[in-house]
Amino acid sequence: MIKTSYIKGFTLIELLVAIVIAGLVAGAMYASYRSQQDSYVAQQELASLQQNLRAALFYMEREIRLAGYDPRESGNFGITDIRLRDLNDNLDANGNSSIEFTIDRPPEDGIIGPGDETIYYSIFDNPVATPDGNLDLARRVGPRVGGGGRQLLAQNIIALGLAYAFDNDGNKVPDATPAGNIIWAIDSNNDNSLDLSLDTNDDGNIDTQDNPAGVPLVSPVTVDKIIAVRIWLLARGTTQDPSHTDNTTYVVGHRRITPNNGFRHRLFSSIVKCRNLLL
Ligand SMILES: [Ca+2]
Ligand SMILES: [Ca+2]
Ligand SMILES: [Ca+2]
Ligand SMILES: [Ca+2]
Repeated sequence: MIKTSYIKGFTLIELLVAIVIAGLVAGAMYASYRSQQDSYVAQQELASLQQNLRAALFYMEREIRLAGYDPRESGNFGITDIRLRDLNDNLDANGNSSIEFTIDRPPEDGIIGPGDETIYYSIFDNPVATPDGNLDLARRVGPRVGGGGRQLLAQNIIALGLAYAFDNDGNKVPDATPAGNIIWAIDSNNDNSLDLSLDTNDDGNIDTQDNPAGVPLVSPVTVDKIIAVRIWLLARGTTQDPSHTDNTTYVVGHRRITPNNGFRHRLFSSIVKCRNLLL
């Protein structure tokens, strides 16, 4: 008896079909893995972006709150410079906001010391010697000339906006519009006095509904009348994602910024009451 043994196998067609199906399944699984991975990476990026921004803003708030601290009532301390600057720290009416102020730290002698009693914030591109195109938040202690120079406070902060509330009529509360909204103003012509109000539609918010040209104040207000500071910080993520589109126009004080460049951005804003300036 001849034994015929068959090896039960696949035909070539079956094999090819199986390979194609396996390939499709693997492809779908990979695509789903990739998209989960991408969204995970994006979330991580966003989390670190927000953390960076929050830390920078917290630092600024805490220090600006002390502006004008003058326990001896010497009259020597306050906000001293609010002009707009370019990245190289030169005056530039199209630049970012900057702020310089003084604090009488212990031993509280009523005299502005050469060290950390003068504080300054602005935007620059660190490292200054070899700029990398990613803008950063700078802080300086000491006077402009002979001080410590600008140091890196936070990376990838691409814009700083500041606006100021003031008490020009001396009634101890911020000057407001007839509608009761606080007037937030900037120094638009770099003479170091406030001249332009930002909430042009007088609804209490500063946003894209307002005319970026602002509304001139009735008369300029000197920096010693400032009692509160509104801060905007716009931060950028570290990785460019070509598939990420963001057409948002960010309102950073007097500026409108529409990056739409594949980077993720976050804008934080807060208001600091300088309790030492309300004497
Ligand atoms: Ca001092
Ligand atoms: Ca940089
Ligand atoms: Ca001015
Ligand atoms: Ca408004």
